[in-house]
Amino acid sequence: MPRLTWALALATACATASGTGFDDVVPAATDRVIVRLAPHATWSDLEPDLRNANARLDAILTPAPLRVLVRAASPADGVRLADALEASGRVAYAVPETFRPMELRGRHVPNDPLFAAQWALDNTGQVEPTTGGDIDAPQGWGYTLGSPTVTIAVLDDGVQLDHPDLEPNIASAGRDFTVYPPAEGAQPRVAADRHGTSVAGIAAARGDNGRGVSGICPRCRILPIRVHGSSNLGIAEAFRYAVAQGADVITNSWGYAPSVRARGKAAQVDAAVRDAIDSAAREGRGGRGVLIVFGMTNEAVDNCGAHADISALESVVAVGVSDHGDRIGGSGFGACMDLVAPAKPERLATPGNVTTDRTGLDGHLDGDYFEGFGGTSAAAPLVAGVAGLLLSLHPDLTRADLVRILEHTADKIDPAHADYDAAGFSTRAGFGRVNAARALEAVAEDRRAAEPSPDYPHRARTEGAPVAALTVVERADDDSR
Ligand SMILES: [Ca+2]
Ligand SMILES: [Ca+2]
Repeated sequence: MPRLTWALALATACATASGTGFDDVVPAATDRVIVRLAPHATWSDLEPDLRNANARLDAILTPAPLRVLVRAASPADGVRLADALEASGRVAYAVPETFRPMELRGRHVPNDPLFAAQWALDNTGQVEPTTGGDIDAPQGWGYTLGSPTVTIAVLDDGVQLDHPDLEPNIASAGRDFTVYPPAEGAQPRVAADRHGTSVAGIAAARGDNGRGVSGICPRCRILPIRVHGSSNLGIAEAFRYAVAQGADVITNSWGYAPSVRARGKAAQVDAAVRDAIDSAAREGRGGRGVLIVFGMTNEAVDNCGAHADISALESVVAVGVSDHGDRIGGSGFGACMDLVAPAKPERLATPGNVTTDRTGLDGHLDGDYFEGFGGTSAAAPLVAGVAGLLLSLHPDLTRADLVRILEHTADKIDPAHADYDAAGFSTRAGFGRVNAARALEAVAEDRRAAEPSPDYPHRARTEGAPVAALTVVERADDDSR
């Protein structure tokens, strides 16, 4: 069902993005007209116009000043009646009842103390005086903070299970696929295991808990899975495990080393791994498909050609980097690229994406948070987290729905370097920089469109309009009762 209405929602989103003005939007009128009489006019002054239009009094909204609701024979008659009354000079105004597209202006700023430094979520000029390179998280959070029924699997080098800003969102201890048979628990094993704890925080650190940072999906669940150093067997089984554990999104901030990439995609992704990834994308979530996100390389090289990266797989969303000023060029690129997300490019020394760090002396530095995270390792979990928000709002979306929404609602940043084609695609920026607010707005619009029409005018007639003066409504010729 949702897919049937995407065309409408996305067309609306695209029209808005391309600057189509409100004048181009034709409001949907009902058969009712709101009339306020001119100061010296009486009800009987209006009766000739009403008779001509085959209209009648529906309700008195307020007796003084006299404001009434008039019902015409049809919406078109209502519009004509309103014009006639306006021209008569006997009304202060006469306007048809109309429905215009609305948007919610909700904005949620979490109380986490380090949120103010999370420029990728809300860029207020933390890096440079100019703002803008962010994913509009607070506006997106006006729709949802995420749901604990949505699980994001983090395939990495483990996640600190008892980190105070992650623990509330940890789905389970997860599993370690670097050994065979796999071991219970995906916590870090060695000092170098510090990457996954930071990736998990970008996607789903607990938000609004007055502590540390907020993930982009502050109420989603994290399923930690340790794969760094796994064999093809371990990786394939890790994907199957994630699906079996109910993962909705699988985020991957890893790829194969340059020496492996140089030998081509087949050297990295053999039939066993490809089967596991493709099966998760196709058959996971009860057939709706799991969204699998991969960060592209941090080197600015083609990831999609002869030396294609694992992110070039058809069933994977390949994510590159855009910087705090919405500039591209800081990561891998190519025809397989889907999106970019804001993260400190590796070549820049600017402030990074603030996220969780293994507590205390462990991890990147002494302390529980790390301000220097970045690259595609930060970009991929941002996209995964936005997908988590979308599924929190609308759990039935398929993988194809998610991809379409994320791509069609992305912002076309840095057009001079991206050179987007007619379909909005660029080999340097994919479909653009992900925008959480626009993606959620599209889903919210679609939900409203998919719900049974309330048939507002008729419901008002049979259930009683919210008008105090309904007792004086003329009802004699209303055959709908
Ligand atoms: Ca927090
Ligand atoms: Ca630390």
